[in-house]
Amino acid sequence: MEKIVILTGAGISAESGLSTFRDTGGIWAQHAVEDVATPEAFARNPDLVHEFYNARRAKAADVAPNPAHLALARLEREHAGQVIVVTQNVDALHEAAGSGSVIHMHGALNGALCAACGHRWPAPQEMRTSDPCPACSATSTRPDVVWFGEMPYQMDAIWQHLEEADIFAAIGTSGNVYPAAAFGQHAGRAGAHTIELNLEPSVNVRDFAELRHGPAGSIVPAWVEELLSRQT
Ligand code: BV8
Repeated sequence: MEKIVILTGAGISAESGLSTFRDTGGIWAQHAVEDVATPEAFARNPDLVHEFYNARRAKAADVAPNPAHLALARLEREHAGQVIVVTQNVDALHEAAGSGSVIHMHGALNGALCAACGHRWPAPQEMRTSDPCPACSATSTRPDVVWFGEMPYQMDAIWQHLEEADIFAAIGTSGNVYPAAAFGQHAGRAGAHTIELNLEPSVNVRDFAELRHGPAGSIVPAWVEELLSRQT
């Protein structure tokens, strides 16, 4: 039974109404990375960083999964082998669509973290610099997301999944951010069939054996339908 490992990026949530990072008008067009998505930025101006993530948390709470998220949840339910979603996204749309095995390698908007004691709890809709940590009362609470220069979460498990994958798919990611951008090459070298499903060729398109370009809301359900009808 084939093990399928899927990396998703901001592009899979675009048709749900969430901005991507690097498309025109994307998040990095409105905010400089170094001002809102690095530990230095948080140390320098925690209010600005909280404001940035509060706005994205509110927006993410307002949107719904699209057919691409729903197709991946269907694949996990109906495929005989293991299906793992590794997402770079911090929204909860995979879970909302019904996916159970989701690894948030860059963290999640719905998570809060105390930078002083490491305590984690569900994030309130609005996080403020003055909020005390529920465990140690220090006022150094932050969104539980992975900023540039920080180690992504669960990397040992992810490398293991990539080595065991029979199929590795990258969906809705531009291939700019490491270590996620190296996953296709890593899985391919370990013997997986690699496929890119994206609106347009990513910067690491040459790492993929199969390419399907178009909006995720259309090409992902079609790909899942093919996989499932092939296994009957
Ligand atoms: C680390 C936080 C080291 C939460 C994010 C070389 C090697 C290794 C590392 C580096 C290197 N050079 C530089 C680095 C460091 C850096 C990095 O990669 N920088 C890049 C810019 C060069 N990497 C890091 O800092 C990482 N950490 O390396 O740690 C370390 C080692 C030991 C000990 C300690 C540390 C951490 C990276 C994580 C940063 N956090 N997010 C948040 O605010 O969201 S990254 C951010 O970019 C998001 O997580 C996002 O998911 C991610 C990737 O972006 P994409 O998802 O790909 O989105 P993008 O807009 O770029 O592309 C969207 C795509 O969708 C496009 O292709 C578009 O065509 C497509 N699309 C659009 N619409 C649709 C669509 N596709 C289908 N359908 C549609 N409708």
